This record gives sequence, C-alpha cells and structure tokens, in this order.
Amino acid sequence: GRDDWDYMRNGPDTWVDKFPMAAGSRQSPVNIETDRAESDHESLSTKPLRWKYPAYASRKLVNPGYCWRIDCDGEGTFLSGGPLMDDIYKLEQYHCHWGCSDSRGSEHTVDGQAFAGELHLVHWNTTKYRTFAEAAKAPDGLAVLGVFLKVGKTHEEMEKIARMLPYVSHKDEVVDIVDPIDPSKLLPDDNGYWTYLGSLTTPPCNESVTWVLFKKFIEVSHHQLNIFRNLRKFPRGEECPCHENHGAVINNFRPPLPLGNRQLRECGS
Ligand code: 1SD
Ligand code: ZN
Repeated sequence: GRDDWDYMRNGPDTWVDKFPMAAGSRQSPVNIETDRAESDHESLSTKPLRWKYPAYASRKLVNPGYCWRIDCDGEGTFLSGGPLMDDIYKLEQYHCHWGCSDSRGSEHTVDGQAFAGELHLVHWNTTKYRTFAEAAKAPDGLAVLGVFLKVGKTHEEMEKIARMLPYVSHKDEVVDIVDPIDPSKLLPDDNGYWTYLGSLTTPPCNESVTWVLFKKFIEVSHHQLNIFRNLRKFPRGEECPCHENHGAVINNFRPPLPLGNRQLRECGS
C-alpha cells in the first residue's frame, strides 16, 4: 500500500517497485561535487534568495513514523528569489533526517562526506498552483531549503523542538505548538548555497523540487540528536513490530543518486 515503504526491509532500493517515479533521472538526494558547481552570478544574484517566517507559522509537531515534522500555517510565510526567481513560495512544513550515529544521517553529501543530519523546509509555489498537492506534481511546484546538521553545541531553537519530542514519541502522535518556534532561527548565519533540480527524497519521489542547500551547517548537540533517535516507528500501545533498534526512528535518509547531466549552481561562499 501507500505507506508500505521504510528505510530497512522496504528501503530505498525497493521503492521503485511501488513508486515508479523513484527511478527517474531527476532524483534526490545527490552528492554535491563542489568542484562541479557553476557560479552563475547573472541569474542567481540579481535577485537574492529571501524568506520570511512569522513566529506563529509553526503549528503542530507530528511523528509520522519516519521523522519528526512541524506542520505550518503558510499564511504570511514567504520564500522567493535566487533560483525561484519571481515566484512566491509558502512554507508547508519542516522536518529532519538523521543517522544512528553522528557520522551519518544527511541525505545530500558534500564531496562524499555525510553530515549527522539534514533539516528540510518544504515550500510550495503559490504563484502558479492552488494547493500543495497540485504543486507537488509540477516540475516547479516545490522548493526545499536544506540545512546540514553537525554535532557541536546545543542549538537553542532546536532545543524547543527536542523538548517537545517526548510528547510525540510514537507514530501518529501530534501536539500543538504553543511556545513559538521560529524556522528562520534554524538556518545558518551565512546565505551561500548550492542549487539544483531534483525530487522528494521519500516516496512517491515526485520530481518537483528546486533544492537549495546551504553551504554552512548548523550545530546541534549529540544529546539533541539522541532525542531524535528516541522517536518510535510504531503507534503507542502497539507492540514493536521490529526486533531491531526497538523500533527507533534512525537512518531515515535516502542515499545519494546520480546528478547525471543536471546543472549544479552555487551562490555565495
Ligand atoms: O521526507 C519528506 C516527506 O516527509 C514529505 O514531507 C515530503 C513532502 O510532502 O517531503 C519529503 S522531502 O523530500 O522533503 N525529504
Ligand atoms: Zn526531507
């Protein structure tokens, strides 16, 4: 069925059996070969990438069984410029990918190196499409901002999320966010980025995403990542269906796929 995929037995190698789009030529993630990036000043820098996220945009924290996710009220949010040019995108949700240890967890890699995690802010094109679902099917429908997580000091804004995760420890649990969480505080303090055209990294792997990956990572603590690793893949009250890792949500990343003949562009340092 629709939910019949995971990162273990029904892992990325098998997704194509049920989700044919996963075999496409515009898939994500990819390994960023920094030498291959073209600094395309004319088209990327004339209109800088700009965003605005009001504090009240983060509404609900959800455990869908394969990550944590914060669902947003896109009203008043804004992402435009850079590779998105004049189209206006709104924030739909943000979520995270991580490993079982601090040496892996990111989806994209940089010159073959993985990070401990990767945060994704998922936006949709409100200039051209009427709903998120409609945008998700279009080649220019979605824009995802990706931020690499590196182990270091405690991240203050991430701590607000970490503190709430025990309330959604099991699949399908949801809590309202009362203490505002500002997604712009989860972005690095430097705006340099790589950009390319790709896909969702989870089934059905629609080829609808303009990816923007910040060059600079953010730091989160080892303890904060361990709190992510405490999420469970199964609903409360149900017996753990898996004997491995007590049903913990870990290694929820898809390995890199070929960039092929796609263009990789960069802006800033
Ligand atoms: O993994 C997410 C998935 O959870 C879902 O949120 C989807 C958007 O509907 O996006 C993918 S991803 O490509 O942003 N990783
Ligand atoms: Zn993601």
